[in-house]
Amino acid sequence: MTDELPVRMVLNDIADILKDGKRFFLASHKDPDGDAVGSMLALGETLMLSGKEVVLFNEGPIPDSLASLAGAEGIVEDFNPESGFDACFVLDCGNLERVGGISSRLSKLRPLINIDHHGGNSGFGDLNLVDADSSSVGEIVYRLIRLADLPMNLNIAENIFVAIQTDTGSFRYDNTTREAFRIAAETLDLGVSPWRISRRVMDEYTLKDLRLLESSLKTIELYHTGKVGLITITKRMQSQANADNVDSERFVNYPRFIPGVEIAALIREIGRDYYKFSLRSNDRVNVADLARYFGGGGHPRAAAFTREGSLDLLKQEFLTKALEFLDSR
Ligand SMILES: [Mn+2]
Repeated sequence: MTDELPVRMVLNDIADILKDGKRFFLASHKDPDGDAVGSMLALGETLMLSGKEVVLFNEGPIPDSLASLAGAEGIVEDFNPESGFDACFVLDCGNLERVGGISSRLSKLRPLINIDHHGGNSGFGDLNLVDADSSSVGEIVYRLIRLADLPMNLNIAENIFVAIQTDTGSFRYDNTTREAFRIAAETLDLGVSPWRISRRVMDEYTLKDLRLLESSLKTIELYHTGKVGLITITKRMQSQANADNVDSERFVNYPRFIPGVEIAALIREIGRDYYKFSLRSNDRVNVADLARYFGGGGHPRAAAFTREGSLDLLKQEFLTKALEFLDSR
């Protein structure tokens, strides 16, 4: 932690709110990953077990791989947040807009509590528990549950484990800390089976996933003397593979696997002339800064942005900026 004392104080303030409040609104980012869903479900379940009323919101779509997590069936994708909540928690969002279309309505709920681990977090909450040294929000939620002495059970432990495992790329990325391993080990003490849960969440590729992967692999291109690798998924490829709701985010790893690739990008068509760029870096380049240039954000090694325009044009402007980043290192 960069600022030990303030983080500790905010933790205590939030623990008090969790213990005293009766009704909570929880939200995490649209296009959710394992940390967004896992941390929200873990916090939601511990509060429900404490007899509190909880609304779990995610604009979705929840990928198939995460839909089987305990409690995921209770997540609502549409909700009109009225007043009457004791607090509104926003998880794993570097800025409030990440929650999606509901953000302007959420900004009126008080207190708004921002729990996150993105270095560039905008500090949009009334209380901001932002710890960029935590591997995942799941890790922070675990600490909160322990500090507030809230209930713990296998479902909660599993969701915490999934949050940590997915955000660390199965304990491989450089946010994999001793603390991440330590908390993961504690979830094993609570009965989590890494094999069973990761097979379901990380390892399963349905036949349609593989068909989509097959066609995406053919799009891999290398630029800038092999330092930038691109992989592209169009709407057409998705519909041909009958794979509209698959977790294709992980396909970004394939160009990243190639020796010499420094920046890998998955370019996914999400609307008409509208694309999402998911970025990964192997070593030197801070892709959070690169994504921020295009209005997005994330972590130094994993970031994303969305942008309107034709595929060719967007690719060109991305490659131009990527080269600047490569040259400046
Ligand atoms: Mn996260």
